Amino acid sequence: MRIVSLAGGIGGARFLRGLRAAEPDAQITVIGNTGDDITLFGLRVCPDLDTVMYTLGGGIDEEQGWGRAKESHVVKEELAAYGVQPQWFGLGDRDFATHIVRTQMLNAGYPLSQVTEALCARWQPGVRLIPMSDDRTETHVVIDDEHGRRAIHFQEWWVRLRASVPAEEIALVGADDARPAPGVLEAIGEADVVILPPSNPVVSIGTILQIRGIREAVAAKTVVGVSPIIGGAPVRGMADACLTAIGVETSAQAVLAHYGADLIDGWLVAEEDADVRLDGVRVVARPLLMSDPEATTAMARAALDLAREFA
Ligand code: GDP
Ligand code: FO1
Ligand code: CA
Ligand code: CA
Repeated sequence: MRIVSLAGGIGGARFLRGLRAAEPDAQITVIGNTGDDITLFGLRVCPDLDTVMYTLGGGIDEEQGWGRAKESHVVKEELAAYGVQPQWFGLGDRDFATHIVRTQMLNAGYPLSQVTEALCARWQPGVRLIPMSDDRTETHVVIDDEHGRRAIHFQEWWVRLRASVPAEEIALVGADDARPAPGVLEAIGEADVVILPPSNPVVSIGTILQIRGIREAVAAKTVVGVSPIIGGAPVRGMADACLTAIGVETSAQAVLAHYGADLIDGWLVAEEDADVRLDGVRVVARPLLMSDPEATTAMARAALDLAREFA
């Protein structure tokens, strides 16, 4: 079976681990969000690609959900001793090596998709990981606080401000000119099913769907989505702040309606959201907490079972 999945960071990566376990013989292509990417200290950092790569490759800090296991922070301390900004984004020593290799290859002229493939040669994630685009895009957030109304990088809003200042607008800068990376539309075209994991509907999945041609290509397939909202709450993180910014209520119902029946064929919700309905969409209720590998694998199995109803 050929499966394509669009993925953000933690929610996407954890679900993908379950998907890989549920269907070990499947060929899984993951289209990763690069809207979170940021250049720090001259280094290109791709948090969501790295979270997927480290999680599936066994190098993730499991508790934190991002960054490397057994990490140290000597470089960060030394940068702070020089007073170099920003200090609100925590890059660990092991993680730094990834960004150095990536930046070196990008500066040598390799596109991000080839750089990602090279990094994955080490981590062997067991899936093909492709960035949504080789063209640079960045999610920026418009806020209005005591310093006035301005756009800041998504990471500054998310990590430094902890999304405590309301987002007036969330925009993917560069989206108009960005093309899907090589292999993205081909993989979707050849897929038996496209699965939307429980990733952030705005700044992860929503971002990927903004790249020219991707939404149309996905909609043409059988698409099963897993709700990232359970009983009106994002299970972890601050996805509600992103949904509020685009005028979507934080509920499994509203997220489904936002994606639309033109995109989604099957929608997995948690048991407490069993009353969710949308014309043209088959809604199935299952336990959706990724509390351990077994529960996560069962979720992935449920998504695949739902997909098979459309075969
Ligand atoms: P990020 O890039 O690290 O924010 O990760 P993603 O965008 O891939 O996923 C983040 C989203 O995953 C969160 O906003 C939550 O709504 C969702 N999420 C996290 N854990 C769970 C879980 O156990 N079950 C479900 N259904 N959703 C989850
Ligand atoms: N998240 C934080 O909350 N604080 C950090 O200092 C931080 C550093 C970081 C470094 C590398 C990386 O790959 C991810 C990192 N994250 C950090 C997570 C990440 O920025 C966000 O959770 C996602 O981009 C939001 O989707
Ligand atoms: Ca992310
Ligand atoms: Ca369809």
